[in-house]
Amino acid sequence: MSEKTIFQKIIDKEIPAEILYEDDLCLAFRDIMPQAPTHFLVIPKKEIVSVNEIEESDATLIGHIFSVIRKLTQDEGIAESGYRVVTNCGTDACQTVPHLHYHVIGGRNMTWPPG
Ligand code: DGP
Repeated sequence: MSEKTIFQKIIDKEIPAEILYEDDLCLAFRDIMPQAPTHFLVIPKKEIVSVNEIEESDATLIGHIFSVIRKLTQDEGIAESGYRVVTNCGTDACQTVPHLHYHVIGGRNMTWPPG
């Protein structure tokens, strides 16, 4: 059996995190290395490595995650000012944790393109 990822350990409450939201399908918590005044992650509880491993049958789950993102951006007060939803997939994109996660970043002006 492969070793648990850090995010699986957060799901299993083996390591602490500042959890913003949780239900049967997903978990949201603040990023430990925030890149902006607001920076949280939303992850499926299902073990999905990255966008590359999303299946057609995950459509409801992924849609639900975006509904949670919308709710949390309202709770965090960044819905109107704007925010970025980012998912890094693979080496070139600097994905460091092999468990699908959506970064939600806001609370400051950003530049484009990203580095
Ligand atoms: P990525 O590069 O897209 O794989 O981003 C992984 C993010 O996960 C990165 O912004 C830092 C965050 N992170 C890594 N370990 C932990 C942790 O133990 N707790 C929390 N809250 N965030 C973590």
